[in-house]
Amino acid sequence: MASSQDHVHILAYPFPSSGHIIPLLDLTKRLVSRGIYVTVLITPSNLPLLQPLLPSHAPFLQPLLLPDPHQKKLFPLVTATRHLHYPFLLSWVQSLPSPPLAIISDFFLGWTLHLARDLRLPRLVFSPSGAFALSFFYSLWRDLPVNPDPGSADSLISFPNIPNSPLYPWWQINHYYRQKKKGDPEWDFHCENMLDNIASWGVVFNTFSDLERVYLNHMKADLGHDRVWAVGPVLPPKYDDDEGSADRGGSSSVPCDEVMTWLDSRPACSVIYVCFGSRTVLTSRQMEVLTTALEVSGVQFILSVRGPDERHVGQDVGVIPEEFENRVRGRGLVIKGWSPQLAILGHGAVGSFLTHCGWNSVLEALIAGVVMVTWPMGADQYTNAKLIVDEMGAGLRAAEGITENIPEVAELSEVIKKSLLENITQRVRARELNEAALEAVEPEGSSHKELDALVKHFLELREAERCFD
Ligand code: AWU
Repeated sequence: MASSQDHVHILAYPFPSSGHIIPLLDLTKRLVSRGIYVTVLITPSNLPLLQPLLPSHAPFLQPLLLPDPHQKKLFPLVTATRHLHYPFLLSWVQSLPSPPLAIISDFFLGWTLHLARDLRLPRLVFSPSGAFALSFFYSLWRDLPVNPDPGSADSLISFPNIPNSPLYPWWQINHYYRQKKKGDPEWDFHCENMLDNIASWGVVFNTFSDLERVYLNHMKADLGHDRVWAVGPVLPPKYDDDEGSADRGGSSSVPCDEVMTWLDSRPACSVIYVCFGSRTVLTSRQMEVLTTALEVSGVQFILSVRGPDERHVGQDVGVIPEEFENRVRGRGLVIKGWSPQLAILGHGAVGSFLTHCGWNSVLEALIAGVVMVTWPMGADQYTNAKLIVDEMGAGLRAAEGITENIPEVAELSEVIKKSLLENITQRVRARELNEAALEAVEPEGSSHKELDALVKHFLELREAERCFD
């Protein structure tokens, strides 16, 4: 990289999973547009996500290609990244004439705090989840609440030190936390990972203050400093094929223009889009209830379903029922594999989104101004559903969990139909949050200003570094 002391150079290290890489790459584009040099640590299997950005952002955006860990499950994968990448990064940074001034890395890569300390660099956490969700994770692994009734998975666990004192049934708590104990390597990894995040120099959120102000303020008070930046939504504000939105995160299993043509022939707000992120596969029971409800509801829909991968070997994975596609032909489009989600949500025919509440999907729904129908199934999704349904009033609750709260077909069908009604209050709220999300990233918007403030911090780090030269 042709860099000099005049340049600010940052190392960005995404966790190797689509839902984590996509937003961090979106953030690096915004940093690069402000003249920051960013080296992105990427592995060969994820290079296709970065490659399309390189030509138009060179020389500011550079890849650092490091080996792919072969593990797929979270704990072994993160442990492998540490063993594979730590030694190389240590020597690579020390060899550079113009080393990075800071490391910004995903919240699953807490170990990079120790790498940053070895390199005498600040480490910033990149949170691909919101501030409510991260506040919950921090409280869980630091305050270590216990189940008052160990025999019951439905015991309610309260988090009184988080605004609005959220309550969660025990079964919704992280399964490592519930099923493992202190001293177990996986339990210890998750605990140490979150404590390392808490101890890091700062945190950058893909969120915006109108959505999570109370949790952002809580995070600053909880951490004892104000190095907390809400710079999102970092995704492209509208579907723009020049930006490769059609293939954002992967190439669509059905050509994007075919999907757009299918939508073009439908009235505004008449279609529900159904998708559960880049990793979730449904069980047979979930698939049966979902497809039957879509069928009996009579609505128009796009259903995007993922097939199983090596993580699901031996698991019960639901498949699209025989003849389902023929029975709904003309009003239902099934996409098996990867769908052009940003393009679909941005189309005027789409009025609602049945989602697992992955944070990227939540933000994309807000940017599109569509009503969310929530079916959280793990991770931060329960918290995200609480925010959208209970606090923001911009969504309808359909179900929760993988086996716990599967709705009756008639019940799910009614929620699906309601989500497409024009005059529901959730649509009013979704449109208000849509305006707020778009305003936040406009010049003079809160997120735009916070990103400028973050860049200013980087410039101050460079000045400080010069003082030591
Ligand atoms: P999203 O955050 O919606 O879901 P996951 O992939 O499950 O993300 C965290 O990472 C979430 O908060 C967690 O809950 C965890 C994970 N996409 C697409 O374009 N086509 C598809 O067919 C499927 C997905 C895109 C979608 C979004 C991303 C999924 C941050 O669940 O547009 O950008 O993939 O991220």
